[in-house]
Amino acid sequence: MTFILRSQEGRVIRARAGFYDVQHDDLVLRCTLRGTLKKKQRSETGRRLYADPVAVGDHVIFSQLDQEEGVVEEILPRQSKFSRRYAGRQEEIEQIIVANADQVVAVVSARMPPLNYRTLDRFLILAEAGEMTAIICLNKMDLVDIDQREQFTSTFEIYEKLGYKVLYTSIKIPESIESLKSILKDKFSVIVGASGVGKSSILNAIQPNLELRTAVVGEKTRKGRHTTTLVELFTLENNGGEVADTPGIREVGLWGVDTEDLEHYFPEMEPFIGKCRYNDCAHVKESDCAIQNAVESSHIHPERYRSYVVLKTEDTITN
Ligand SMILES: Nc1nc2c(ncn2[C@@H]2O[C@H](COP(=O)(O)OP(=O)(O)O)[C@@H](O)[C@H]2O)c(=O)[nH]1
Ligand SMILES: [Mg+2]
Ligand SMILES: [Zn+2]
Repeated sequence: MTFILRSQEGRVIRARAGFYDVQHDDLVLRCTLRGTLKKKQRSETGRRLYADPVAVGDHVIFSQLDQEEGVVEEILPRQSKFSRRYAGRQEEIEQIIVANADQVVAVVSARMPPLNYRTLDRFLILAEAGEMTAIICLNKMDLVDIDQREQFTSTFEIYEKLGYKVLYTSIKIPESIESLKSILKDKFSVIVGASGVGKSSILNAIQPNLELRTAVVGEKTRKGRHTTTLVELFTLENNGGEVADTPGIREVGLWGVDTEDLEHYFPEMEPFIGKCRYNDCAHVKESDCAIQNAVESSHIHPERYRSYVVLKTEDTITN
């Protein structure tokens, strides 16, 4: 005698191409979406709103069909979401990468690939827009010499001053992995970063039995098409906490960010806002601009200002 669950609450632990693995206690069902839910995901004019209406981390109401399958009936309200603008599309489509995470760990690498502050700042802004705290993890520290290390620590002081926690890690330095472990403890974290920075490797270092699964994920999903994303949720068994490993995100298009007010996403610009000559100052080429002056006088770091300009002008190009 088997029971069939009806309208139960579950959680999406994997999502791909219209199929969602929904977990409920020890049961994991491969689910599809009920038709009414699919329809809701388009605007009244029929425009597509989401890359996928359901994301890993979503709490849903589902019903079971048989031993292995079920159907998602409803998506429960989200506490947070880490979204980007869906890549490679003219239209503005939201891609929810992970729902309901507590925090974002933005991984960058000291070398191979070289550190890209633009990408890092985009991740930090997306975390803020999605209402999550962000932690910066500078990985592959074993690959830099002592001088470069000092350079990094002095540059990253800016981020620490802005209130971001910064971790310096290497899969070859066990203590550094311990510090990451304590950050992840009892939280639901989403690990983001460009491809090759070491996201999967640091998770493997934390919990070696993840290895096989993350390796498979990497190989199968990365074949060129960036529409195929497989995000997977893991429980950190001995540590407590959960992580969502994401495939390398190549294009970090902003979502949920009002670029008209972009300066508000840069905490260090806050004291200078409203002090420019022009009310509608974009802080890019205008004269008597308090923000550009603050860059000149070293109150705002030039790398951060460059990120601001890139994001600000990108907006005018795409719109
Ligand atoms: N030297 C060094 N190599 C690392 C470190 N972390 C990751 N790698 C290497 O970087 C490459 C990409 O790692 P991977 O975890 O697949 O990156 P992901 O795409 O961000 O998941 C692999 O060859 C790893 O062995 C590190 O801390 N130090
Ligand atoms: Mg990976
Ligand atoms: Zn200005």
